[in-house]
Amino acid sequence: MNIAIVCYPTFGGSGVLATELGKALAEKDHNVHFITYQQPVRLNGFHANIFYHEVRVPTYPLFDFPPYETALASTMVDVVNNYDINLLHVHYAIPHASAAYMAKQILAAQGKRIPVITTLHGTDITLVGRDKTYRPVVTFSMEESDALTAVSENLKSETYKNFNIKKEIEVIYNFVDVARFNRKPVDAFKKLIAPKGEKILVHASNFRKVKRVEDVVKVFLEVNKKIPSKLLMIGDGPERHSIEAMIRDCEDCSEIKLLGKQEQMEDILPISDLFLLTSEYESFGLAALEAMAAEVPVIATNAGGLPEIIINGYCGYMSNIGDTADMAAHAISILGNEKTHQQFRKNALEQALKFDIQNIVPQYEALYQKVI
Ligand code: GMT
Repeated sequence: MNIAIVCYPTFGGSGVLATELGKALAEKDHNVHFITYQQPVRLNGFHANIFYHEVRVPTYPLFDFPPYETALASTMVDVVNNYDINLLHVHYAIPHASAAYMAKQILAAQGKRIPVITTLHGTDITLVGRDKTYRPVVTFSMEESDALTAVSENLKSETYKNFNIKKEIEVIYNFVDVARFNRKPVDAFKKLIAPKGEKILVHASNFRKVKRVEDVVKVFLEVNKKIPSKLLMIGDGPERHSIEAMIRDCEDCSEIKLLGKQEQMEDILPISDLFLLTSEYESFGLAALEAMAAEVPVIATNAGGLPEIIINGYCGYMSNIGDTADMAAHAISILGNEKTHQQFRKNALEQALKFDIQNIVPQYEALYQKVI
């Protein structure tokens, strides 16, 4: 098949998932055309079946807001016409689903039928899409998609709760390439971070308010009182400055390192002992799944779709949002006992295998066949 994928190119989970999907489809001999405004962060290396089409948004003194959606729709039309595209798969509803609707109408007027699949990822529904500024357009473009998918049962029910749509939503869970993340830890790298054999705790996110990153710090400080540890905070975003200020003003925070954006999570996760995800909401929690694939147990909240991924007391623990004392107690119970830690590590891998790339990508291929 010739598949066009539209996504955000940044470190956000939807862009990561879309890029990994495109790479997996190319491995299976499909031709994959990425359409976005910048090369996606995980789109590295050369692949003969992968093409990248940059959306250019020419500016003009009249525009206070350059019309990205118009440029995107025009690029979709161009790519479909010139590369014999069979379907458009857009990730994150805003503004990709409405731009795809526009492209589809333009192509229909030219006598070409192009099916559109929209994959909902999370904040496009639970935060941004719900806002009345966007809601009518998001509702309409979801309903007009040829197929609608959500990355968890929770996101599916949130969509029906928040939008008046009748369209069937198929749940296709996010996935991880377990073989890629399940690497042997590099001892020299581990020693560099934790020279005295301290435990390494990791958090990775886009530092938005919804992630409650300050709770990560609170959990860590409690753990570090009982178990000598280091905390690696990976990523960047709006909350980074306030977290930096919080860490600077705190005497006990010397063991916390903010690493900023990192592309090679598959190198960092294998040296980690525990992953922290304290979000107020996660439709899925792809970062937690990648950690589990690297045999890293997860301490998380029980928000959104996380209970569909994490089995409580088996490969990690979930606590109520904001209950950092409970999260710290669970973290200590895992890290404080080597046998327990090893068992949780083993279980994390076993759980991650259920979401392995090889089980999930065929579900997308089947859906593609159906809509075509
Ligand atoms: O919040 C993020 O990490 C980014 C956001 C996105 O759409 O780019 O992530 C959402 O999609 C991911 C991939 O499907 C999910 O794993 C995240 O749980 C989800 N984030 C939220 O729901 C807050």
